[in-house]
Order: sequence, then C-alpha cells, then structure tokens
Amino acid sequence: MTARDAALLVVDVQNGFISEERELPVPGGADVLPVINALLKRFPVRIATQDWHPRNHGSFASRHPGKKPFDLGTLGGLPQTLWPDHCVQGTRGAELHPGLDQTLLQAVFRKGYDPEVDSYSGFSDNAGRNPTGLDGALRSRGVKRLYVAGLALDYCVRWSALDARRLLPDVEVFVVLDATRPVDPRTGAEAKRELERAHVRLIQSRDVLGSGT
Ligand code: VGL
Ligand code: ZN
Repeated sequence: MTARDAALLVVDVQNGFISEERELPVPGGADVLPVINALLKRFPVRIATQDWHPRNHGSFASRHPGKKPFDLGTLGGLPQTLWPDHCVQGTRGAELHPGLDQTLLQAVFRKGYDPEVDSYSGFSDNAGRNPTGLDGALRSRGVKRLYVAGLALDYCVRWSALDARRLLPDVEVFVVLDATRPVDPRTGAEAKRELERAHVRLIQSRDVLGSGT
C-alpha cells in the first residue's frame, strides 16, 4: 500500500528501447513491463516520460559525419554519447510500449525535442534550457515520495532521479531496481553509486508491493 503523497515516474518505456524494435535496445528492457504494471496499481500519482526526438536530433550519430553509434562527440558544447537514431517523433519507435498499461497514466511529459541538446532527465534537457514542468506537476499534487522506474538506469532514470533530488529537496526519491535496466552494465553500476551518493534510495518492487504472503 502506498500513501496518497507517493508518485510513480515511468521513464521512457518505449518501443525504441525494447529489443525487438532494434533502435537503441536496452538488454532485458521488456522485463520491466510486468513489474511497472503491478506498481502502477499501487500509486495515486502516475506519470510517464517519453523520449521524443525530431528526425535530425543532434544526439544521433547519423548527424555526425565519421562517427558511429556509442562514440563520444559533442552537442551544444556538452560532451555527448552519440546514439543510433531512436524515438523519432511520430514513429513506432517513439510510442510507449503496448505492454505498458497506459490506461493508468495520468500525464506524459515529452522531452528531447530540441535538436541542439539531449534530454535525459524528465525535468529538463541536459543544458537546463527546456524545463518540462514535471517538477511543478509533482509539487502541485503534493508529492512527498517519488518512485522512479523504466529505461534506462544509466541515462534517463539516473538523470531524472538526480534532478528530482535537486529540484524537489523535500521529496524522498527512490529508484526501483527490478523495474529498470541499464544500456550498459558498467555505466549501470556507476549510476547506482552516484544515486546513492545523492541520497536516492535503491529499492526492489517487493518493498512497495509487499512479499505477497
Ligand atoms: C535514453 C539514451 C538516449 C534513455 C534516451 O531513455 O535512457 N538513453 N536517449
Ligand atoms: Zn534519446
């Protein structure tokens, strides 16, 4: 059972990240679907984010001559991991995965639409230029505990949880580890260490759902 002031943030559970679509596959990404659907039933506030890139987005390796996906480049003056084309506005890859119970979502915040900057966090782009208003939405609903789930642990889940700590200092922030997966296990381990240092609590879904006994 969760209190009235608890929110679940479902990050980027989109076709483009879940292997069969083959845009930017997150290993084991489909495994989060049943866990997130079970969690959704327990939270009074249920919000999702959606990576929503224009076709010419500057984070795509295809826009950087001589570079290939997962190379390091720059974008808008920031170091930038270059990605395969993914989650392009209006395409199947950008749609929320059909296995996610979308009927329970109250709002979806789109991000990543500025071609000149990437946007991992659901609160703002990486340069802080395009705030989405997610912090205001959580504040106006009186949220005191934020549970973050979805894809990917080492990028959008990580940056969303860190931004939540920074922008909502009175809110307790949790990442539900069995409801997320990393793009890469090494950066996934680094993300967990950074989240702990920022006082984000790393938990399992059973801590919310109960043991079932
Ligand atoms: C993501 C890389 C690029 C994510 C989005 O959702 O974690 N990662 N765009
Ligand atoms: Zn993206």
